[in-house]
Amino acid sequence: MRILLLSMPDSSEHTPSLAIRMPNGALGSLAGNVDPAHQVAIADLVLVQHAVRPTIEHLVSEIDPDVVGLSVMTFQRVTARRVICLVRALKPTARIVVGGYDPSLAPEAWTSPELGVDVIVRGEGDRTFRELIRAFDDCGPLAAVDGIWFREGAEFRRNRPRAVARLTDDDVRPPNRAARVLGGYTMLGRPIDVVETSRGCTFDCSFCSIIEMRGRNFHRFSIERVIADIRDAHARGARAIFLVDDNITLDVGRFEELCRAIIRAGLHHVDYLAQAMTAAIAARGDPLARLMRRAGFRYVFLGIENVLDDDLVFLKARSKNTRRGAGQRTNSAVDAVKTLHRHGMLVVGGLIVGNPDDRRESIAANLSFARRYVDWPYIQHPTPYPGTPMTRDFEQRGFIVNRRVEEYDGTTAVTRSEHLDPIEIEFMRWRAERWLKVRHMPAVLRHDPAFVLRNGLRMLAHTFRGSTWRSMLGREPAHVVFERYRAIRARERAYVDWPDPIAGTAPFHDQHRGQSANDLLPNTGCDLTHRATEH
Ligand code: B12
Ligand code: SF4
Repeated sequence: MRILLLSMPDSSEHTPSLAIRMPNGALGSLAGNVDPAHQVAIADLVLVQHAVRPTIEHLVSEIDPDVVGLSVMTFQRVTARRVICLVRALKPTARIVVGGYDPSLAPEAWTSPELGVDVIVRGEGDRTFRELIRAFDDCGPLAAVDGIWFREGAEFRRNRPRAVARLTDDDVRPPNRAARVLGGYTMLGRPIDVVETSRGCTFDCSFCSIIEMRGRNFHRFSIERVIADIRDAHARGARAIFLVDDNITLDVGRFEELCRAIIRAGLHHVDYLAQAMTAAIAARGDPLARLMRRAGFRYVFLGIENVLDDDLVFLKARSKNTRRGAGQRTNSAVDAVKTLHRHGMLVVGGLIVGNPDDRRESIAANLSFARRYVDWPYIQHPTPYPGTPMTRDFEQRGFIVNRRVEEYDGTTAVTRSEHLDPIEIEFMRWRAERWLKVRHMPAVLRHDPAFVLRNGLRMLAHTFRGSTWRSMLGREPAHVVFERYRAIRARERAYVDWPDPIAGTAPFHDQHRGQSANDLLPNTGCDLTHRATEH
């Protein structure tokens, strides 16, 4: 079968495509796990953010796919709907499969007949997609594939969930990077790739989707497999690698073992980035940080979440951010930051402001922490992603103000607090964060001077979008600039020049009015509806 896998072009404020364009780890893994007889092409649409429609038109015409798979986060839902509609118009018989966090946790959002999705893959997709493609290929029963919902006439049939992979016995094969058909992945000018070393987490932070997605568990790939994977990414040109594990510091002993293996394999000249818990870094202290630096770690994303205890309790992120000592619990953020800094690493500070009981002072306290300690701020607002305990809390308190999921990008405040409205919350973050980002420029200039010389002005222009000469001279109030910035950000969200089939005018629907879903099924001799009822 010919399979086209797409990740969405939408990017968040903190990862502007000018500086950061990473491959989607899921698609490489799916491509590596279908049977070799099939032809797979991966297109990460963030690489062509300004030419999404022509790229899709070109790919569909070149590849003529039997199956098109889309990987979607919640804030990308509307873009994905437009992409599906466009693909349907170009190739009405292609089967449309959606997966990733949004289809997994909000499957009902994908079942509308107007949209024309054929299969929703829920949870881990590697083995599910392999079995699904086999079923498509030999007209096997879709009812036998665990982990999917599939269209049967106008209804969706819900199969059993699939148990998470244990990652021990080669059940999840290595990714297939050769399937990528677009190029230009970059992190501040360095070619970048992503590698997984483990999956899952046993914590239960209330804002995180991971527990609803796969339960509380943690599975590790073997160190040999991880090194081979890093070697593959490096051989294909990567000079920076993001270890995308949900929580790599959950098993610190193994993380240390991994650092040593990277050094032994001579792969420590690559720049590594990983996400870490403050408690783990603070507890293991200098020996761990020294080892990480020797292994090539440059940026560590610390999930600090908040520096105030009450907020950490709400976020259920207290245990991963505190240390016990002398009968007391203390916040481990400062210790962790200082430890990483002592060993020459840079801290990306993940903070969440605008929690239900936040006042101006609580937000200000977090912003001044960021000013003092972090190198690159990654400050977000609590966002009600489907299925998280935090979403339920916000619903109960009636604090969700904005239901437009395309704005659920983490830096748009969509909930209010007891004391502040979303605009005020977002304004405080926006005003402080731009300047915090500028302070990181010298570190980037030292490491990647050519990139900064070529793109420095554009990076500044992006960070300060909405500003004018008048505002820079202090002749315009900051609120006016903020409103202009928000208007620009809203325009940026229109990534695909094609209608949303659910919001209204749908060319696909218009073209095929009067035809049943089965009329539009792929011309492979198989009949999905038939098959499903037969088995
Ligand atoms: C790494 C990561 C990032 C990296 C992205 C690097 C990259 N390009 O891959 C960075 C730091 C840039 C990032 C940014 C953001 N992220 Co992020 N990120 C993650 C993280 C930690 C791991 C994702 C990953 O790569 N896993 C490994 C792959 C193999 O697993 P996977 O993606 O789950 O894919 C499997 C299945 O989902 C499924 N699948 C996925 N796609 C498809 C498609 C098809 C067709 C099929 C069949 C199956 C399938 O099969 C895959 C293989 O088993 C997750 C989870 C977590 N613990 O926090 C959050 C997470 C995905 N991110 C999230 C969010 C919200 C964001 C941001 C919007 C805001 C933010 N938190 O920073 C931005 C937006 C990014 C952008 N596009 O601009 C949310 C998504 C929630 C939701 N409901 O949408 C998550 C779940 C974190 C959370 N808050 O709970 N992120
Ligand atoms: S520690 Fe990280 S991965 Fe684990 S639940 Fe909390 S935010 Fe999610």
